[in-house]
Amino acid sequence: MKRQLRTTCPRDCYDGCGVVVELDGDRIARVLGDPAHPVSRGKLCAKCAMAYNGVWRDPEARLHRPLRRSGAKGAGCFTPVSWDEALAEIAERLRDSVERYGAESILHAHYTGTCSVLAGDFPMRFFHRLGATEVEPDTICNNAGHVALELMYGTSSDGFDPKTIRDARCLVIWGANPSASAPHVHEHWLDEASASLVVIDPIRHATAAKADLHVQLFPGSDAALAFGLMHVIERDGLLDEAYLEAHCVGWEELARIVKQTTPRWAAEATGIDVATIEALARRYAEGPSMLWLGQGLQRQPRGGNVMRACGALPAITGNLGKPGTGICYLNGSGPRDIDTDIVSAPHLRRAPEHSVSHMDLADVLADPARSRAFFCWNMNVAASAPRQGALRRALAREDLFSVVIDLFQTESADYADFVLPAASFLEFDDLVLPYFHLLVSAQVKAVDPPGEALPNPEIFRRLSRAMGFEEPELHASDREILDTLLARSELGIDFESLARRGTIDPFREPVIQFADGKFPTASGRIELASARAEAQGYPRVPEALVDARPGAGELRLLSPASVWLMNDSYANDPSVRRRLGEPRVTLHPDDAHARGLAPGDSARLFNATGELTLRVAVSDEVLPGVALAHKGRWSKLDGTSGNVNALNPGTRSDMGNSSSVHGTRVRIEPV
Ligand SMILES: Nc1nc2c(c(=O)[nH]1)N[C@H]1C(S)=C(S)[C@@H](COP(=O)(O)OP(=O)(O)OC[C@H]3O[C@@H](n4cnc5c(=O)[nH]c(N)nc54)[C@H](O)[C@@H]3O)O[C@H]1N2
Ligand SMILES: Nc1nc2c(c(=O)[nH]1)N[C@H]1C(S)=C(S)[C@@H](COP(=O)(O)OP(=O)(O)OC[C@H]3O[C@@H](n4cnc5c(=O)[nH]c(N)nc54)[C@H](O)[C@@H]3O)O[C@H]1N2
Ligand code: SF4
Ligand SMILES: [Mo]
Repeated sequence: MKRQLRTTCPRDCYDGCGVVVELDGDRIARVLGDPAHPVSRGKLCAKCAMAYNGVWRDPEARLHRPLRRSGAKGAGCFTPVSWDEALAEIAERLRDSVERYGAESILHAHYTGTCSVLAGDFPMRFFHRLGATEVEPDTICNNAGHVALELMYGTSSDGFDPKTIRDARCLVIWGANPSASAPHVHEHWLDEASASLVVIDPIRHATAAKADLHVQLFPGSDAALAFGLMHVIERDGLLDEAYLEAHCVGWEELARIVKQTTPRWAAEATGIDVATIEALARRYAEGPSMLWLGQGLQRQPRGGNVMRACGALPAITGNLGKPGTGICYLNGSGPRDIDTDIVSAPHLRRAPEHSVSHMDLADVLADPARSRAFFCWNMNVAASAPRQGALRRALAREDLFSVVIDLFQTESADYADFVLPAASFLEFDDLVLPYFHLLVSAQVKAVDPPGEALPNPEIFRRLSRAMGFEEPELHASDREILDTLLARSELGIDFESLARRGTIDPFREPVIQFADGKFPTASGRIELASARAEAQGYPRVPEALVDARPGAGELRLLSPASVWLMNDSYANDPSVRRRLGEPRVTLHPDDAHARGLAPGDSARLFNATGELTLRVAVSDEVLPGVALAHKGRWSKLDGTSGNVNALNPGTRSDMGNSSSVHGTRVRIEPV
């Protein structure tokens, strides 16, 4: 019998698409976009349409039994074992590490392999109880931006409601590429907006190509552009004095710097001409304007400073607190009022919190005094983390006991002592809170997982049992937690009803960000100058800094999201692989010519961290001095020694111990 059910895509993606699963009896016939869903409107993105009808449902490709390593670490040789056997041995090894070295010798790395609430947060209950060291999740992705915006606004995850676009006259997308990272935002939300679109990005990607104005600046020069804009705004009387007076502190301090940052100076620093800077300042200041600060923007050596400088623009122009205005980095649960602490249960923590940055993962895992056991779940560190060569050598340590939980035999899984098979989003119930649109969605079980695969929460309930952990929170059922989450919110819906509807929009009218003019900072205002920043060792105000241009012969390597991949997922899907083609680096014609490289040539990219050979593409989409190679390839399938993270030195950004991967510099030569 054929039937359909509604569910939600829980990938780390701005869109949060509604999904329709067509079932034929107890098997899935097709996975499609939900025509009734306001974002997906009947269509998944191309990569998910392929992967969810391909490798994600291919029982041969999916992990379906627990595996124990039977060859060298990294070789990928495993023997199936029962869950009981695997969990008993894992528990024994963990107890041994705790007794001999302390619980903090157990590290766990996790991120947003799935963004659904239970699968993302329930395992934290176990690690809190255990007292393990957490590899601080956001340091691989967006922590610099979070720290910067929290200092200024008191929050980094209460962004504008995208629905308020109907009242905006100008939208600035700064360092995000929706054409890859938010395909439905690119296709529908932007096309339906009457606001003029400004894109600020070193690459002329598809979203930049359809902008009314594409400001193609040099990477790492964004703070200079923001300061140049502030100079023009101040000079031309475009400040919103009343807003500054009522809602901000520290403008006088910032203004002293702004006086110096003339458009001529900013033009020199960014490569953008004076007329463009002046025109943009006017257009933005006049408003109503919305400002979207991308995650790519802050993956810079001085990404925190960039975010503070850009984040000052809405404050000084009063582009906040009214329809058609606002600033957005990410939307947390915000007005949707779901308290995810209920799921992660931080009160179970027994010892002070220990954490390390992803930037230090390779060093910590290489050091037996700091790491004896390693869990990797919702993440594929061997592909996504910096200093890939060093990290993979560390993962090969014989005396590091490691467990990887995934749907697939990833490159991280190849290094594990035990691989545990996880269920996919099609195989268990959960809740999804998309991080752009303010919707609330159900993830609904369509079929049983393949073989013996289990949803993350069930894996950690069983592991708690094997460890003899008796706290009731560690054994709570999924449904119990989902019901509690919804019951404690103001949404007035239970999971059963949400699951029937798929997605609800709790807000009939656009939510106006900061409508009450109050900010959760110490002063209750936007802190353009911040005593808290100073106390934490940062400058009080953002600075007019520009990264030095790469040295002679060097290029700045950007490795943003690919249209065809979702981070390190989907590279193992055959249809996706056909679209992807060989791993490539795109160079500006001048840079290719200077190195004697033509399209299709092989080129060796190298720096002090590593090297990688890629196929050359040539295009003026990239600026001279910039090279582009997307993230997310699986080197074992490409037959390469690594992916682009082989070149990523893991340098921390200026705030939050966070990734500055888009600051990577390389040399390139013909092979
Ligand atoms: N060079 C470069 N490197 C980067 C970046 C960059 O811009 N450039 N970006 C960084 C960023 S922003 C991020 S977020 C990271 C992401 O990097 P990763 O976290 O490594 O990548 P993902 O593909 O999101 O997810 C990892 C794994 O989660 C698994 N997974 C999916 N669902 C489940 C589930 O329900 N249970 C379990 N146990 N596993 C599941 C998937 O199969 C996948 O293997 O990469 C970072 N690395
Ligand atoms: N298809 C697809 N979608 C994804 C992902 C994916 O891998 N594939 N990953 C997901 C995840 S985990 C994340 S964090 C988001 C990330 O998505 P985005 O927030 O869009 O971030 P990135 O893809 O890293 O980079 C976006 C843009 O930043 C630009 N950029 C780099 N350096 C600079 C700079 O110095 N200044 C300026 N102005 N721009 C700069 C890059 O050229 C790029 O076009 O996407 C999510 N969505
Ligand atoms: S990855 Fe994003 S665009 Fe693709 S189906 Fe999922 S939510 Fe939609
Ligand atoms: Mo990310």
